[in-house]
Amino acid sequence: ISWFTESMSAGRPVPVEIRHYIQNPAVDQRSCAHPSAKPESAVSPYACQRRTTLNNHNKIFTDALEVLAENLEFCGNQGPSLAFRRAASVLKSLPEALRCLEETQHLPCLGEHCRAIIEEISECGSCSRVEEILNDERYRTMKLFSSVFGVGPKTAENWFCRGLRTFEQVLNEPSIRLNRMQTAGFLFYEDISKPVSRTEASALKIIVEEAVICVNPSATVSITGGFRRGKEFGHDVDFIIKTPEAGQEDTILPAVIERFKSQSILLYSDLQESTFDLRQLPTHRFEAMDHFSKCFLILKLKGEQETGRDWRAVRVDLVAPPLERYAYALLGWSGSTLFERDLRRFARLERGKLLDNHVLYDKATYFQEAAISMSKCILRGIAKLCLMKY
Ligand code: DCT
Ligand code: MG
Repeated sequence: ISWFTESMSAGRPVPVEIRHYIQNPAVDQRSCAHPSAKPESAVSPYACQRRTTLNNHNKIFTDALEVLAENLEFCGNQGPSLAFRRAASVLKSLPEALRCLEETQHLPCLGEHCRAIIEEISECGSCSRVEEILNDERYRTMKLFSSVFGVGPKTAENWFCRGLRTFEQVLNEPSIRLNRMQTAGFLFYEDISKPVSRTEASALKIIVEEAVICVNPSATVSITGGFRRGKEFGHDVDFIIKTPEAGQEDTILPAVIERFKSQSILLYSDLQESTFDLRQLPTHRFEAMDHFSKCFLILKLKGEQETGRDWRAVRVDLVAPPLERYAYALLGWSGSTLFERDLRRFARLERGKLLDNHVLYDKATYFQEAAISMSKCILRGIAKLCLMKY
């Protein structure tokens, strides 16, 4: 990396002003989550307030920080992991590559540890701790196992602790009973671990739309998840279904699944019926999945493949919220995960509201109706950012 050598050849590091402004100057910087975030800092500590394009100018640093985050997640250390994810997110929002360490000085969410990593990468081209992790047997095995659909960190760890290191060993271990999801995960591993392109996502939209309209002509389908944010590739394709009448959201997904079955394009389905209950809102746990009717599918997408086959398997998620919850569900399913997390944090700390995929509540009164105009305002503002959030 050149900025370090360049700045050192001049005898001292050259401070460069980062021209990056928060989206909403009304945010009170004194309540920033990070104590080092100073009022003059131009970058917001909230991901939902940072304009972030697809163009990551600091990939060399963010890749390293994300390895550190992932390794901590594999160890169950969600808190410290989040700190690295936040730091990576801040760097992704910068309009240009960092040129010297001083540029990180007023950035939020970048503590001494992160700065030391950035410095090491700048000087040596890599970070020794990251290299160590990348070569670590536990990390490599956890990464491999958790890349299988249906295998979470707990199962991956269990297999690792039993001395298993490869898929072959897992599949030949008689005491391991794979569930239906994991079986499909191994069966279609090659296909579903290949990124899905935007062209493939568009082809799937036509298939999903056709099936949805066939079972309910007044329903509509929108693409959500990473593709809604403008990504060119994703690990799956997420769709949200809007039904105009109460109760239709509960029956539409089973009917759509039947339709896929009759077309012989259904390779796997896991239908989760709605557990939505207004009285139990709001949920306080971010990680908790929402309560809407949804399904996790693997579909056959027709088209010539490198393998010589005329189809490939693709992971598809469908969610069908009740109409009056649609805006919240669409916002929640648009991601990214950190954007959503910070949006909730922003709502809570800066606006005194509780937000999740179902609802926006006034924290003081717990009165949902009072929050409606606020929700419209938030959603309108956020719609502008939806294509730029990573
Ligand atoms: N989501 C959510 N609640 C969760 C998990 C995810 O509301 N417990 C939202 C956030 C993103 C969205 O669902 C889609 O999830 P993914 O498909 O995992 O993310 P993505 O951004 O679409 O990433 P990719 O492009 O890899 O599919
Ligand atoms: Mg997705």
